[in-house]
Amino acid sequence: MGERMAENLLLAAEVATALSENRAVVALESSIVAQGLPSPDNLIVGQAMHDAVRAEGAVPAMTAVLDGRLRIGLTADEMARLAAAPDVRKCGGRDLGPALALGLPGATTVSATVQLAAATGIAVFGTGGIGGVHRIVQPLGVIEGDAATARIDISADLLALSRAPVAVVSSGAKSLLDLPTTLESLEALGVPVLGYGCDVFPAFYTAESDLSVSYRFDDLGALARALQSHWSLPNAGGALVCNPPPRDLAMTAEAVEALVRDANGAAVAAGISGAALTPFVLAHMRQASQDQTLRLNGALAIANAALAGQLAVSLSP
Ligand code: PSU
Ligand code: MN
Repeated sequence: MGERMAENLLLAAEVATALSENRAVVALESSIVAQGLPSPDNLIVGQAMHDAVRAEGAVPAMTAVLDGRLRIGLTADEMARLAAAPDVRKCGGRDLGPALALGLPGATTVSATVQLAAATGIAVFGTGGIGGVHRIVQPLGVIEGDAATARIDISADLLALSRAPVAVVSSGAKSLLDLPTTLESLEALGVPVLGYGCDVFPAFYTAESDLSVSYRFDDLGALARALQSHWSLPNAGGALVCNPPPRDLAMTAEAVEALVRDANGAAVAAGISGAALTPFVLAHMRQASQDQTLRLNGALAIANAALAGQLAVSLSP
């Protein structure tokens, strides 16, 4: 870490102590709280993720930009303040510098969180799902008018994962993305996709997909050893650890696809595109599923935080 970054950084005392004693720490993103989930579920799930990490014997460290500092480890009050800030930015890695300089509150996505975790020596991060390559929703037959704004949308999460030696525990990526292209991108970027108890790449709302993880592990110790071997190689970056969504709430691939198709159709009809697309699609799916997608989102994020806690403990000396 550079001197300049150290000046801008505020590590929570508990996190700093745990890191100095080589004890297990799990990074958590704050965008899931500020942008990913609606109130009041956002704070309930954020707190439950903290509790789940602690229950496994690890220390949670939610990252954010708050009061002009990069923050690693937030109290419940700080998390609530961030979520309620009217001008809170969704920060990818590239947004951290400007948000810091401008004194804007920033909620960190996966890309910003892995960057901050790597800089402070945190090797494990638990979240719901990562961003990826979006499907192109608008018809591109004739590129003119509104359709001319339909361009490929690739999350910064993918490149960030390739750079930072951090294991991101997630339920894959949302089925509303182009998942085959997302997996191809992870391959091109050299990011191993490791299944924990699954051969199939989980698609967030469903454990079913016609895509495979690169390697399956059923044993936490073996998964930890694979990560340690990966990180023993020169210039190794991150890894994606896939945890299928909880069985009692997971949906069939067919049901999810129908929800996504309906939501995308409604978005085209309403002229929604760009940054507004994902929130629109998610809200549509939530309503059409009578909140089942919301309950599932919370439950899988908490389950991933718990697995991240176990993995961090297993990796700590
Ligand atoms: N997936 C979820 N919930 C989320 C996100 C992803 O199930 O809240 C957030 C994460 O913070 C992820 C970000 O890093 O969205 C990706 O956004 P974008 O596609 O703009 O990079
Ligand atoms: Mn994007």
